[in-house]
Amino acid sequence: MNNSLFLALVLALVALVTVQAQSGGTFNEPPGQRRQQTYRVLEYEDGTINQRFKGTLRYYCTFRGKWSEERHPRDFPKSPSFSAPIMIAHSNGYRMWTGTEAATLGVEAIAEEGFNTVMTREFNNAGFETLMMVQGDRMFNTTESQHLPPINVTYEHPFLSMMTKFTPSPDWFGGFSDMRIISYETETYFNRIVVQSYVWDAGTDAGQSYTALDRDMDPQEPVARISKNNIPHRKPFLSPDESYIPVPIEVECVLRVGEGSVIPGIPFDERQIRPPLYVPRPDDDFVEGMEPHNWWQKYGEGECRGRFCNSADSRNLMVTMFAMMLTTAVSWFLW
Ligand SMILES: *[C@@H]1O[C@H](CO)[C@@H](O)[C@H](O)[C@H]1NC(C)=O
Ligand SMILES: *[C@@H]1O[C@H](CO)[C@@H](O)[C@H](O)[C@H]1NC(C)=O
Ligand SMILES: [Ca+2]
Repeated sequence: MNNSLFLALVLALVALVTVQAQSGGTFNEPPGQRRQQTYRVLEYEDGTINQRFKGTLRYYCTFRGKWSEERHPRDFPKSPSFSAPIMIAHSNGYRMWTGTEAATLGVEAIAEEGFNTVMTREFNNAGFETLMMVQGDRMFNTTESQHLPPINVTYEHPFLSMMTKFTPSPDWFGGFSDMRIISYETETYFNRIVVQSYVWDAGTDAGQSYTALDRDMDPQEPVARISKNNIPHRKPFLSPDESYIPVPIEVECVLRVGEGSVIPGIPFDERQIRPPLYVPRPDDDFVEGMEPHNWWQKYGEGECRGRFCNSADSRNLMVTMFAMMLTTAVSWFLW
Protein backbone atom coordinates (compact mmCIF):
# COMPACT_ATOMS: atom_id res chain seq x y z
CA MET A 1 0.00 0.00 0.00
CA ASN A 2 2.68 2.46 0.97
CA ASN A 3 4.82 1.21 -1.88
CA SER A 4 2.06 1.71 -4.38
CA LEU A 5 1.48 5.23 -3.18
CA PHE A 6 5.18 5.93 -3.54
CA LEU A 7 5.26 4.50 -7.05
CA ALA A 8 2.21 6.50 -8.00
CA LEU A 9 3.88 9.66 -6.82
CA VAL A 10 7.07 8.86 -8.73
CA LEU A 11 5.12 8.18 -11.91
CA ALA A 12 3.17 11.39 -11.44
CA LEU A 13 6.42 13.27 -11.03
CA VAL A 14 7.75 11.73 -14.24
CA ALA A 15 4.59 12.76 -16.05
CA LEU A 16 4.96 16.27 -14.71
CA VAL A 17 8.57 16.57 -15.82
CA THR A 18 7.77 15.14 -19.26
CA VAL A 19 4.88 17.46 -19.96
CA GLN A 20 6.71 20.50 -18.65
CA ALA A 21 9.75 19.67 -20.78
CA GLN A 22 7.55 19.49 -23.86
CA SER A 23 6.06 22.87 -23.16
CA GLY A 24 9.45 24.41 -22.43
CA GLY A 25 10.34 25.34 -26.04
CA THR A 26 10.19 28.99 -27.02
CA PHE A 27 8.31 30.46 -29.94
CA ASN A 28 10.13 30.20 -33.27
CA GLU A 29 13.42 29.68 -31.49
CA PRO A 30 16.18 29.59 -34.07
CA PRO A 31 18.89 26.96 -34.20
CA GLY A 32 21.47 28.51 -31.94
CA GLN A 33 22.85 31.64 -33.41
CA ARG A 34 20.35 34.31 -32.40
CA ARG A 35 20.07 36.06 -29.06
CA GLN A 36 17.64 34.95 -26.40
CA GLN A 37 14.02 35.79 -27.02
CA THR A 38 13.11 39.21 -25.66
CA TYR A 39 9.31 39.08 -25.74
CA ARG A 40 6.34 36.85 -25.12
CA VAL A 41 4.24 35.62 -28.00
CA LEU A 42 0.62 35.61 -26.94
CA GLU A 43 -0.98 34.49 -30.19
CA TYR A 44 0.14 33.73 -33.71
CA GLU A 45 -1.28 32.35 -36.93
CA ASP A 46 0.85 30.47 -39.42
CA GLY A 47 0.49 31.77 -42.93
CA THR A 48 0.63 30.35 -46.44
CA ILE A 49 3.06 32.80 -48.04
CA ASN A 50 6.33 30.99 -48.64
CA GLN A 51 9.48 32.65 -47.35
CA ARG A 52 10.78 33.01 -50.96
CA PHE A 53 7.75 35.06 -52.05
CA LYS A 54 8.93 37.88 -54.32
CA GLY A 55 6.10 40.40 -54.07
CA THR A 56 5.50 43.16 -51.57
CA LEU A 57 5.00 42.06 -47.98
CA ARG A 58 4.05 44.46 -45.24
CA TYR A 59 3.09 44.18 -41.62
CA TYR A 60 0.48 46.51 -40.20
CA CYS A 61 1.29 46.72 -36.52
CA THR A 62 -0.85 48.11 -33.74
CA PHE A 63 0.73 49.38 -30.53
CA ARG A 64 -1.34 48.97 -27.37
CA GLY A 65 -0.27 50.84 -24.25
CA LYS A 66 -1.10 49.11 -20.99
CA TRP A 67 1.12 51.03 -18.59
CA SER A 68 -1.22 52.50 -15.98
CA GLU A 69 -1.42 53.34 -12.34
CA GLU A 70 -4.11 50.70 -11.98
CA ARG A 71 -1.89 47.94 -13.31
CA HIS A 72 1.43 49.29 -11.95
CA PRO A 73 0.56 51.33 -8.86
CA ARG A 74 3.95 51.50 -7.12
CA ASP A 75 5.53 54.94 -7.48
CA PHE A 76 3.56 55.57 -10.71
CA PRO A 77 4.63 58.91 -12.25
CA LYS A 78 2.38 61.97 -12.50
CA SER A 79 2.64 62.52 -16.26
CA PRO A 80 3.63 59.27 -17.93
CA SER A 81 4.18 58.93 -21.67
CA PHE A 82 5.68 56.66 -24.28
CA SER A 83 8.33 58.10 -26.57
CA ALA A 84 7.52 57.72 -30.28
CA PRO A 85 7.83 53.96 -30.84
CA ILE A 86 10.41 53.07 -33.46
CA MET A 87 10.43 49.81 -35.39
CA ILE A 88 13.02 48.46 -37.83
CA ALA A 89 12.84 45.58 -40.33
CA HIS A 90 16.27 44.05 -40.69
CA SER A 91 18.49 41.12 -41.58
CA ASN A 92 20.30 38.62 -39.43
CA GLY A 93 23.32 40.93 -39.58
CA TYR A 94 21.82 43.84 -37.64
CA ARG A 95 20.66 44.16 -34.07
CA MET A 96 18.71 47.04 -32.63
CA TRP A 97 19.18 45.76 -29.10
CA THR A 98 19.48 42.43 -27.33
CA GLY A 99 18.60 41.26 -23.85
CA THR A 100 22.18 40.38 -22.99
CA GLU A 101 24.58 42.94 -24.49
CA ALA A 102 25.50 46.56 -23.83
CA ALA A 103 23.15 49.10 -25.43
CA THR A 104 24.29 51.02 -28.51
CA LEU A 105 24.31 54.83 -28.41
CA GLY A 106 21.04 54.76 -30.33
CA VAL A 107 19.40 52.57 -27.70
CA GLU A 108 20.84 54.74 -24.93
CA ALA A 109 19.42 57.92 -26.52
CA ILE A 110 15.97 56.38 -26.72
CA ALA A 111 16.03 54.77 -23.26
CA GLU A 112 17.32 57.91 -21.53
CA GLU A 113 15.87 60.77 -23.59
CA GLY A 114 13.27 59.24 -25.87
CA PHE A 115 15.12 60.60 -28.94
CA ASN A 116 15.15 58.48 -32.09
CA THR A 117 17.77 60.49 -34.01
CA VAL A 118 20.83 58.46 -33.05
CA MET A 119 18.95 55.23 -33.76
CA THR A 120 18.01 56.62 -37.17
CA ARG A 121 21.70 57.16 -37.89
CA GLU A 122 22.48 53.60 -36.82
CA PHE A 123 19.69 52.41 -39.12
CA ASN A 124 21.20 54.32 -42.05
CA ASN A 125 24.76 53.23 -41.31
CA ALA A 126 23.71 49.58 -41.36
CA GLY A 127 23.20 49.78 -45.15
CA PHE A 128 21.75 46.64 -46.67
CA GLU A 129 21.27 44.99 -43.27
CA THR A 130 18.33 47.29 -42.46
CA LEU A 131 15.36 47.55 -44.80
CA MET A 132 12.87 49.97 -43.35
CA MET A 133 12.23 52.04 -40.27
CA VAL A 134 8.86 53.33 -39.11
CA GLN A 135 7.95 55.62 -36.25
CA GLY A 136 4.72 56.00 -34.35
CA ASP A 137 3.47 58.99 -32.40
CA ARG A 138 4.54 59.90 -28.93
CA MET A 139 1.76 58.89 -26.55
CA PHE A 140 0.72 61.01 -23.59
CA ASN A 141 -1.99 58.57 -22.67
CA THR A 142 -0.20 55.33 -21.83
CA THR A 143 -3.30 53.17 -22.04
CA GLU A 144 -4.19 54.31 -25.53
CA SER A 145 -3.42 52.39 -28.71
CA GLN A 146 -2.13 53.49 -32.08
CA HIS A 147 -1.73 51.98 -35.51
CA LEU A 148 1.90 52.13 -36.65
CA PRO A 149 2.80 52.78 -40.30
CA PRO A 150 3.12 49.57 -42.34
CA ILE A 151 6.61 48.09 -42.45
CA ASN A 152 8.05 46.04 -45.32
CA VAL A 153 9.77 42.72 -44.82
CA THR A 154 11.61 40.39 -47.17
CA TYR A 155 13.27 37.00 -47.09
CA GLU A 156 16.57 38.80 -46.41
CA HIS A 157 14.97 41.08 -43.82
CA PRO A 158 12.64 38.88 -41.78
CA PHE A 159 13.34 40.44 -38.35
CA LEU A 160 11.35 43.17 -36.63
CA SER A 161 12.72 45.05 -33.64
CA MET A 162 10.99 47.81 -31.75
CA MET A 163 11.47 50.05 -28.75
CA THR A 164 9.89 52.92 -26.84
CA LYS A 165 10.91 54.68 -23.65
CA PHE A 166 8.85 54.67 -20.47
CA THR A 167 8.83 58.38 -19.65
CA PRO A 168 9.80 59.48 -17.09
CA SER A 169 12.40 56.86 -16.20
CA PRO A 170 16.19 56.66 -15.89
CA ASP A 171 16.66 54.30 -18.88
CA TRP A 172 13.72 51.92 -18.94
CA PHE A 173 12.14 50.86 -22.18
CA GLY A 174 9.76 48.36 -23.72
CA GLY A 175 9.56 46.60 -27.05
CA PHE A 176 11.02 43.50 -28.62
CA SER A 177 14.06 42.59 -30.63
CA ASP A 178 14.82 40.07 -33.34
CA MET A 179 11.27 38.89 -33.83
CA ARG A 180 11.51 36.65 -36.89
CA ILE A 181 8.27 36.84 -38.83
CA ILE A 182 9.11 33.79 -40.97
CA SER A 183 8.31 30.59 -39.12
CA TYR A 184 11.23 28.19 -38.95
CA GLU A 185 8.72 25.36 -38.93
CA THR A 186 6.53 26.19 -41.91
CA GLU A 187 8.94 28.51 -43.75
CA THR A 188 6.05 30.88 -44.30
CA TYR A 189 5.34 34.38 -43.04
CA PHE A 190 3.10 34.56 -40.01
CA ASN A 191 -0.35 35.89 -40.87
CA ARG A 192 -0.75 37.56 -37.54
CA ILE A 193 1.17 37.74 -34.34
CA VAL A 194 0.52 39.28 -30.93
CA VAL A 195 3.55 39.95 -28.77
CA GLN A 196 3.78 41.32 -25.28
CA SER A 197 6.67 43.39 -24.00
CA TYR A 198 8.65 42.99 -20.83
CA VAL A 199 10.29 45.93 -19.08
CA TRP A 200 13.97 46.53 -19.91
CA ASP A 201 16.76 48.47 -18.27
CA ALA A 202 19.25 49.82 -20.81
CA GLY A 203 22.08 49.62 -18.27
CA THR A 204 23.28 53.14 -19.01
CA ASP A 205 21.85 55.03 -16.02
CA ALA A 206 21.93 53.97 -12.39
CA GLY A 207 18.66 55.66 -11.35
CA GLN A 208 16.35 53.56 -9.18
CA SER A 209 13.04 55.37 -9.55
CA TYR A 210 10.97 56.84 -12.40
CA THR A 211 12.01 60.39 -11.60
CA ALA A 212 15.58 59.82 -10.34
CA LEU A 213 18.15 62.40 -11.44
CA ASP A 214 20.54 61.38 -14.22
CA ARG A 215 23.30 59.19 -12.87
CA ASP A 216 25.44 57.79 -15.65
CA MET A 217 26.36 54.15 -15.26
CA ASP A 218 30.12 53.75 -15.63
CA PRO A 219 30.97 51.26 -16.89
CA GLN A 220 27.77 50.61 -18.75
CA GLU A 221 25.99 47.33 -17.93
CA PRO A 222 24.32 44.97 -20.40
CA VAL A 223 20.67 45.54 -21.18
CA ALA A 224 18.66 43.53 -18.67
CA ARG A 225 15.06 42.62 -18.17
CA ILE A 226 13.45 44.10 -15.06
CA SER A 227 11.63 41.33 -13.26
CA LYS A 228 10.14 40.84 -9.84
CA ASN A 229 13.47 39.57 -8.56
CA ASN A 230 15.75 42.39 -9.68
CA ILE A 231 13.36 45.28 -9.39
CA PRO A 232 14.68 48.76 -8.54
CA HIS A 233 13.96 49.58 -4.91
CA ARG A 234 10.82 51.67 -5.44
CA LYS A 235 9.34 48.60 -7.16
CA PRO A 236 8.10 50.29 -10.34
CA PHE A 237 5.88 48.24 -12.65
CA LEU A 238 4.84 45.66 -10.01
CA SER A 239 1.22 44.54 -9.94
CA PRO A 240 -1.08 45.75 -7.14
CA ASP A 241 -0.43 42.62 -5.11
CA GLU A 242 3.29 42.81 -5.99
CA SER A 243 3.33 39.27 -7.34
CA TYR A 244 4.40 39.99 -10.93
CA ILE A 245 4.95 42.66 -13.58
CA PRO A 246 1.84 43.07 -15.71
CA VAL A 247 2.43 43.51 -19.42
CA PRO A 248 3.01 47.24 -20.11
CA ILE A 249 2.84 47.11 -23.94
CA GLU A 250 1.32 44.81 -26.51
CA VAL A 251 1.88 44.84 -30.26
CA GLU A 252 -0.23 43.03 -32.84
CA CYS A 253 1.02 42.74 -36.43
CA VAL A 254 -0.99 41.60 -39.45
CA LEU A 255 0.48 40.62 -42.80
CA ARG A 256 -0.62 42.23 -46.05
CA VAL A 257 0.40 40.45 -49.22
CA GLY A 258 1.00 42.36 -52.46
CA GLU A 259 -0.58 45.59 -53.59
CA GLY A 260 -4.09 44.37 -54.29
CA SER A 261 -7.21 44.24 -52.22
CA VAL A 262 -7.52 42.02 -49.21
CA ILE A 263 -11.24 41.57 -49.72
CA PRO A 264 -11.83 40.41 -53.31
CA GLY A 265 -13.53 43.00 -55.46
CA ILE A 266 -13.24 45.83 -52.93
CA PRO A 267 -10.42 48.39 -53.16
CA PHE A 268 -7.86 48.16 -50.35
CA ASP A 269 -8.55 50.18 -47.28
CA GLU A 270 -6.44 49.99 -44.12
CA ARG A 271 -9.51 49.42 -42.00
CA GLN A 272 -9.92 46.02 -43.66
CA ILE A 273 -6.66 44.81 -42.17
CA ARG A 274 -6.22 46.70 -38.91
CA PRO A 275 -7.02 44.74 -35.74
CA PRO A 276 -9.09 46.39 -32.99
CA LEU A 277 -7.26 49.07 -31.00
CA TYR A 278 -8.40 47.64 -27.69
CA VAL A 279 -8.55 43.93 -26.94
CA PRO A 280 -9.40 42.94 -23.38
CA ARG A 281 -6.98 40.58 -21.69
CA PRO A 282 -7.39 38.49 -18.55
CA ASP A 283 -5.40 40.82 -16.31
CA ASP A 284 -6.71 44.14 -17.62
CA ASP A 285 -9.03 44.79 -14.72
CA PHE A 286 -7.91 45.22 -11.17
CA VAL A 287 -10.47 45.96 -8.52
CA GLU A 288 -9.18 47.98 -5.60
CA GLY A 289 -5.75 46.50 -5.86
CA MET A 290 -7.05 42.95 -5.95
CA GLU A 291 -5.93 40.28 -8.33
CA PRO A 292 -7.57 40.20 -11.76
CA HIS A 293 -11.10 39.18 -11.03
CA ASN A 294 -13.31 36.69 -12.74
CA TRP A 295 -10.61 35.69 -15.15
CA TRP A 296 -11.53 32.02 -15.02
CA GLN A 297 -15.21 32.56 -15.78
CA LYS A 298 -14.46 35.22 -18.33
CA TYR A 299 -11.60 33.68 -20.22
CA GLY A 300 -11.66 30.02 -19.27
CA GLU A 301 -8.16 29.19 -20.27
CA GLY A 302 -5.99 32.16 -19.59
CA GLU A 303 -4.84 32.93 -16.09
CA CYS A 304 -2.14 35.52 -16.09
CA ARG A 305 -0.04 35.27 -13.03
CA GLY A 306 3.69 34.81 -12.82
CA ARG A 307 4.85 32.28 -15.34
CA PHE A 308 1.42 30.92 -16.23
CA CYS A 309 0.76 33.97 -18.25
CA ASN A 310 -0.75 32.72 -21.47
CA SER A 311 -3.31 30.22 -22.50
CA ALA A 312 -0.74 27.73 -23.82
CA ASP A 313 0.92 27.61 -20.42
CA SER A 314 -2.28 27.18 -18.50
CA ARG A 315 -3.43 24.53 -20.95
CA ASN A 316 -0.17 22.71 -20.37
CA LEU A 317 -0.72 23.05 -16.67
CA MET A 318 -4.12 21.44 -16.96
CA VAL A 319 -2.75 18.65 -19.15
CA THR A 320 -0.03 18.07 -16.58
CA MET A 321 -2.50 17.89 -13.74
CA PHE A 322 -4.69 15.52 -15.69
CA ALA A 323 -1.68 13.33 -16.54
CA MET A 324 -0.68 13.26 -12.89
CA MET A 325 -4.11 12.23 -11.75
CA LEU A 326 -4.37 9.59 -14.44
CA THR A 327 -0.97 8.01 -13.71
CA THR A 328 -1.68 8.12 -10.00
CA ALA A 329 -5.02 6.37 -10.50
CA VAL A 330 -3.66 3.81 -12.96
CA SER A 331 -0.65 2.82 -10.92
CA TRP A 332 -2.73 2.65 -7.76
CA PHE A 333 -5.10 0.34 -9.57
CA LEU A 334 -2.33 -1.84 -11.05
CA TRP A 335 -0.63 -2.38 -7.74
C1 LIG B 1 7.88 49.23 -49.12
O1 LIG B 1 6.96 48.63 -50.01
C2 LIG B 1 6.24 49.57 -50.80
C3 LIG B 1 5.24 48.80 -51.63
O2 LIG B 1 5.90 47.89 -52.48
C4 LIG B 1 7.22 50.36 -51.67
O3 LIG B 1 6.51 51.33 -52.41
C5 LIG B 1 8.25 51.03 -50.79
O4 LIG B 1 9.22 51.67 -51.58
C6 LIG B 1 8.92 50.01 -49.90
N1 LIG B 1 9.82 50.69 -48.99
C7 LIG B 1 10.99 50.20 -48.69
C8 LIG B 1 11.83 51.04 -47.81
O5 LIG B 1 11.40 49.12 -49.09
C1 LIG C 1 -6.64 57.22 -22.23
O1 LIG C 1 -7.13 56.41 -23.27
C2 LIG C 1 -8.12 55.50 -22.84
C3 LIG C 1 -8.42 54.61 -24.03
O2 LIG C 1 -8.86 55.36 -25.11
C4 LIG C 1 -9.32 56.22 -22.32
O3 LIG C 1 -10.29 55.31 -21.88
C5 LIG C 1 -8.90 57.11 -21.17
O4 LIG C 1 -9.97 57.87 -20.73
C6 LIG C 1 -7.76 58.02 -21.59
N1 LIG C 1 -7.26 58.70 -20.42
C7 LIG C 1 -7.12 60.01 -20.38
C8 LIG C 1 -6.56 60.58 -19.12
O5 LIG C 1 -7.43 60.73 -21.31
CA1 LIG D 1 19.34 51.58 -15.32
